[in-house]
Amino acid sequence: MPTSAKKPIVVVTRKLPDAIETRMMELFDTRLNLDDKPMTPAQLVEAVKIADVLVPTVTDRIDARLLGQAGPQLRLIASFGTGVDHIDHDTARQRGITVTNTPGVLTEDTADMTMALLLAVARRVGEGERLVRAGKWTGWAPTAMLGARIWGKRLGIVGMGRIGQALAWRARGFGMAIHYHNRRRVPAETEAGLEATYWESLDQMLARMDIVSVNCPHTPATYHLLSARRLKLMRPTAIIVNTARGEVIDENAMTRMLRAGELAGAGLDVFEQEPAVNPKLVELDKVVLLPHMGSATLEGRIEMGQKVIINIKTFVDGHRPPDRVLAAML
Ligand code: 8YV
Repeated sequence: MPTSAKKPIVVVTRKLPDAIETRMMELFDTRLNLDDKPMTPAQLVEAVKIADVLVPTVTDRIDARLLGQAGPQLRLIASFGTGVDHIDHDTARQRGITVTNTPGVLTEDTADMTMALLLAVARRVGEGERLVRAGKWTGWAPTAMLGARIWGKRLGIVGMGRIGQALAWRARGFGMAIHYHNRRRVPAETEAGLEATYWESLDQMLARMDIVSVNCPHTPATYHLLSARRLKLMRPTAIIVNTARGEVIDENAMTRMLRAGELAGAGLDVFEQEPAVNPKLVELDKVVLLPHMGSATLEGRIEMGQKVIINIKTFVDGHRPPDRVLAAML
């Protein structure tokens, strides 16, 4: 990394909020992607050949093949986002490239969207909205559009990190009983405040929940954590919500079960092959589908950008950036 007055070359792969791009232009020799078309693999190769710092997003695959073509000047990948499963960390480490992310600032927004999906599926919000828009609503009826009550139901949270806990607080307000599975049990005070029940066995928890929400990162250990076998343990009346990563659920198995009536519904903001969505899911009324917008608020995007800037600036100034992603965290 240059220590002289020469500004570092920072390549940003997607369009960021104006205020963030302006600040980055002031601080660094920043190369923006103003038309916001995702970069092709060839464009990414060009980027890593010249960049001192790369600012990718979830839509870029920063794999071993790409990093193998990076110039020796590439020292920092300051990712715009919390999830880092699009980056090959082993290769980055071997090449001495530091990786940072933007944790914390999208917690509340993602938890809000998880609640929105949970409510939308249980109370058939998507179906009702489509009915009215299609001009097919013929009037109120006592047995029309009956959904499932949320109050008093059991919510099983898979992954009790920041977002899982933010969801739990919200769900408490909606009168739900909080259950969770996590690699580690959360502190006793947190558990007590939420009146949360910890399940060491994910299998046992899944079998007893009314609603299951996926809130863990996608890592090699969580790939298809909700496998076909585990999904079969769930009740046929259960609902699944996923605002984390599509890869945590075996999407084909879940789709088959939804079609067969072995699961009651799903609220999905993320998919295994984004932006492709399984057409068999699209056909189902009991499923609410969103285009990976869980953290999409203007405030959140600006705060993410500010974190990216702080991470770059700290690193360029020769210090340890605050949001360094360590292999041990994955
Ligand atoms: C972001 C996300 O919008 O931060 C994450 O992990 O999944 C999203 O909410 C996206 O990653 C930006 O790169």
